[in-house]
Amino acid sequence: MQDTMIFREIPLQRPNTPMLDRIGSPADIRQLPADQLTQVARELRSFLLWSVGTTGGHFGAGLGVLELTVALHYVFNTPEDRLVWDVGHQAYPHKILTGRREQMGSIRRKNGLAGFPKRTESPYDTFGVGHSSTSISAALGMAIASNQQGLKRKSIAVIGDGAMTAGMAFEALNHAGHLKADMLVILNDNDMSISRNVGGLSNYFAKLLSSRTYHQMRDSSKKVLEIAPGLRELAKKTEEHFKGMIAPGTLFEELGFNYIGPIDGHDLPLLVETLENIRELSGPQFLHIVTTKGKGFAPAEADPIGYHAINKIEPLAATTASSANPTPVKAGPAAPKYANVFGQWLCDAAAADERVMGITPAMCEGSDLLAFAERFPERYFDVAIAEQHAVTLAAGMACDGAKPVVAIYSTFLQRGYDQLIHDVAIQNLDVLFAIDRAGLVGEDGPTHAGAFDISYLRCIPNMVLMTPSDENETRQLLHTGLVHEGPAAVRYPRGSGSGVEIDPLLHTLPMGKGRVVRERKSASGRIAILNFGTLLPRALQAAQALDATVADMRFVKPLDEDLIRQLAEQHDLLVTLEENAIAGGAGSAVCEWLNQEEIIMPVLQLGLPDKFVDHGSRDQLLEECGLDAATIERSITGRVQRLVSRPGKAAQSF
Ligand SMILES: Cc1ncc(C[n+]2csc(CCOP(=O)(O)OP(=O)(O)O)c2C)c(N)n1
Repeated sequence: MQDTMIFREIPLQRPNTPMLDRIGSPADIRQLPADQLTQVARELRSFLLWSVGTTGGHFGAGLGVLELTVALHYVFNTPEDRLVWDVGHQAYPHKILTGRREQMGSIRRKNGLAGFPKRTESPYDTFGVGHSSTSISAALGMAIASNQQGLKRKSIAVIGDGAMTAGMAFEALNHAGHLKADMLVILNDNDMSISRNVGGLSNYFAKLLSSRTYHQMRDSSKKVLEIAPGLRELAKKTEEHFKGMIAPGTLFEELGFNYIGPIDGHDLPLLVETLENIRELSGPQFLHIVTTKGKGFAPAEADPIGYHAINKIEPLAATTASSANPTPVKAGPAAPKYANVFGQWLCDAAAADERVMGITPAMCEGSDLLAFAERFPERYFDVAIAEQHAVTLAAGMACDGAKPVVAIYSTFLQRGYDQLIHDVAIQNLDVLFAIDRAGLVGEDGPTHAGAFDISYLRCIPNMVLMTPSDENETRQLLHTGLVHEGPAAVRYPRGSGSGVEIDPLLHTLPMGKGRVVRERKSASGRIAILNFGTLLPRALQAAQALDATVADMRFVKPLDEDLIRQLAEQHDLLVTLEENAIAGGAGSAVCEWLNQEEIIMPVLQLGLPDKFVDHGSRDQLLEECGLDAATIERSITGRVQRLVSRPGKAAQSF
């Protein structure tokens, strides 16, 4: 039976949690009598609310799996038994119970706990995550490895109904069923992705719940688990056949899993009992639990989309709200952000051209497609977490005269890379990629950083690749990409622009042409900064101090070769600047071209280093990577000094 206390407010003071405070690791939970677990869950919920209220971060998903987290660590022998969380945004309760309670205040901050499971952080984090739908493959791999070593450890994947929409999850289920692997997949079904979950699978789960056989199935599922071990296999066969005929769990049964459920994922005693039974079974097990995203916090239960993640409660807000309802500030744009510029542009483009289609792989809110979805519902496609499908779907649309725009984060486009090459670029199809969160993303860390798109896109024939330097240029280059007949991509970062005025008209900017935004004033110190993207204000600041020329290159592909030649002729040092890996990035494109033209001159390439950059605020991380104005200036000065100390042509001009 459910026993969840419903909070209406986030506790502003650390709650009193005597039982939770005694839990240093899951081994301590396993010492407790089962009837005390509900109290642990209650204390855990109040602690979680307080702690995320203090730091901000992912909110609804953790509350939804809180009872499951307690039950899993109680029933299974973690970390020896392997527990893999899909996406990982729901792992806050797991972190609290696995020895990191007192560090929760540092979550998502520089040098603090990561917002997702991370292998180097804890042995309980068995697999690093951030991108969705990897858990079943990873848990299966672990099951195979431990089986090979003759170990009896258990392998468990917890996956949401949103993450389950990705093909990868089914590839893994298919394989696990084939291998008859000893593993447990737990489907956490809350009918939500970040937005409401979409598609046939979501309807299927809904049918499963409303099925008239629901209670009957629940009972029979439990019954089969209670049968004496000797008879279990025989009984299971009969049961499976019976279930296959009447129960909608057939899909998973057909893939080779023993489907159990659906059961109430907030009913802790039932979860414990069910998991204890399943623990004794061999072969692939599939447990379907039903939960509420944001469970136990009334505002989040009512608005699971708004409370997917929250900002921390600011002290001021906390004091003013203390007399009324202290509710957290929902994460969301206050000032215009690049995503908003895109959302507005797409609406304008769609109004002007009825061939324009908008596609998102489950990131409607993040990509700011809400207005477009509302105004042009018949041209809006949320394909669920299916980046590969999103790209090939666009290719198909383009084959038949539509003008698809794929709104996708840089990091998630990595999933659709083969589709981009094979289905779009080889056929030179007219697809525009609006690549959001390009560059460092901050608190979400390396799993979400858009560090590689310039490198992985510029090597593809037929691609046009644009790096606008501000909001207005983003809008105009999106238009330029849409007008261009062939594959094109515009990359822009997370967060807000520099506040430039946005031209409501749409202009086609000259293809492959940059512009000089600052000319050096004096004859000496001949430095030219070739800027690719939104670090332009920093480039200008450094250039002011160094009296350097600055070019806003706009295009990585095609490169403005005339401009590079001219800058090379008139300067002694070229500096390339981008928020992408230096390896293979825009600076590399410049160097390749200079080399090809046999123009020999020093080039300083500034960008992201050859390492994964951990989480922290975006500004902190940019500084760490040497991409703040002061460090850009220092790096250039350092290079100039080294050039000066060397005899040769360049040295004479500085
Ligand atoms: C490959 C990939 N695409 C998109 C995302 C962004 N994303 C993070 S959580 C999420 C929704 C996941 O829904 P579900 O698995 O049902 O978990 P819930 O939040 O409902 O608990 C999405 C789309 C991602 N993490 N990975």
